[in-house]
Amino acid sequence: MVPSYKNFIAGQWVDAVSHARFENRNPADTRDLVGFFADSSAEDVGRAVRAAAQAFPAWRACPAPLRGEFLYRTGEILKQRKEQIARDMTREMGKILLEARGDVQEAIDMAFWMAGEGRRLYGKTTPSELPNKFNMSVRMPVGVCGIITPWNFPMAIPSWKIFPALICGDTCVLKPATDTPLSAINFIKALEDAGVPPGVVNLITGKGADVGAALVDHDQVQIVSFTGSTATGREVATKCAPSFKKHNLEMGGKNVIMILDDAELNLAVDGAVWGAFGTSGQRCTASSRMVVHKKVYREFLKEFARRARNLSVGNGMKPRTEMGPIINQKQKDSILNWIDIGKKEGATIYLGGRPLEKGNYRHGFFIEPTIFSDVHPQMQIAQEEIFGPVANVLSCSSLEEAIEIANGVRYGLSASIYTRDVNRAFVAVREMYTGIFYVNSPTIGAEIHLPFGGTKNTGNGHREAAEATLDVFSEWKAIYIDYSGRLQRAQIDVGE
Ligand code: UN1
Repeated sequence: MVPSYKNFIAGQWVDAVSHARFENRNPADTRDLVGFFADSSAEDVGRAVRAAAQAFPAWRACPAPLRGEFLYRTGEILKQRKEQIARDMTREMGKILLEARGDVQEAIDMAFWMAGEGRRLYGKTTPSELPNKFNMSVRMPVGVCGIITPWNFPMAIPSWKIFPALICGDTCVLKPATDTPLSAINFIKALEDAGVPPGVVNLITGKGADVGAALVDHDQVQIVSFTGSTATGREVATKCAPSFKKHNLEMGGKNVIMILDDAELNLAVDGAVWGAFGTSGQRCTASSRMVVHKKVYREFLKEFARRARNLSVGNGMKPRTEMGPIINQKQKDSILNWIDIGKKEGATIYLGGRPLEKGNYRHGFFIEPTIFSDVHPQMQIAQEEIFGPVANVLSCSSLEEAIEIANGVRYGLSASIYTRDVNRAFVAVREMYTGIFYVNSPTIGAEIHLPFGGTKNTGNGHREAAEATLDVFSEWKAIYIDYSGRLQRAQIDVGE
């Protein structure tokens, strides 16, 4: 029996109004049908948004430390269910079990971090320029948040958005990626079982074009929080612009590892393999460019390729698998198209470059770990996000040149440097215009209590995670209390 899953609106699991459903299959083996999910429409979105709007007044009135208690309970439930949730995740989106567990762990960490925020949500008190006057600022809730999330971190990313929204006193409607509805359902179930009141979180599954667009457009949605492609992010921003709807966007990356001539090469190779091929390169933080000093270029390339060639590619559920499938046929076609573009641009396929389609790979979407060498910084493969297991190796002859190449893209999410020279490391720390920077570690693996996000076309000036994300889900209110009993005029009655 293939299970059939529903939307979650006002505390009830309900079918789409149209009763339409869509299939969700395992990308490692498409014969494996994970389940049927509600193929929703704008009408379903309307119901969910209304439920969230109705729940808002009581939720915002609930003291923040009590809202935090719901998050502590959700975190505990996710901890108990971690293994099963991770297995469901690997089955529906392919990443290896070890990484799926990490994805759930990220949500657990975020639950506890944001639960604690319920007892902080710090504002500021500050002196007034006038006597007998008290100044402070507080965060206030905003309303209904439309949350649109991708398939590559199907639990972590919803948690980065929904937990801070809830702790700020907002209510939410989640629209997860079509490829990963089950992980979203597992997430919402944890919130439901933790006793979060009806309507505070709602879930609508379905296609981006229908559900996502209806959510962004809905006039009762006050904040849109989106993670996904730059093209879709631009559409979200354009839709939000006329009414100045608050929106935060987390989009593409073209992340770089700089490897200098004094780097510990084995460590750099370890980092490059993990950064480029972890999650089959399907992370916005994936290391897709290696800029290597010419003195160590050949040695690095040889060892990097040797290690990548030995990666065991397959079904992420098997304990020995190191790299899983690509999420779907469309994404596989797109990656193969990028590989063609790279060849046409004159880069050398140093390793891989082909789809894996025989034997055990027959029913899934697999591509060999691929390394391009002789890549020029201006080639499209060195400029555009590929979102797959494709690493581009470029050469440089100095730290300055490495930094220039590294910064020379339209994205600014994550970057890293391998060097044993602390002076050179700090120059790179200062000069790289990215939201995240690593020394002697690859570009992936952000921790939840530091701000996450990027510059340039990666985002629109916001950060997720950490305390910074509270700025997305709340508005500041500055409060002045005059207890002098007379009219006091700021800037005027301050004396000479
Ligand atoms: C993403 O790929 O969208 O820093 C998020 C990392 C993970 C999150 C990636 N913690 O690589």
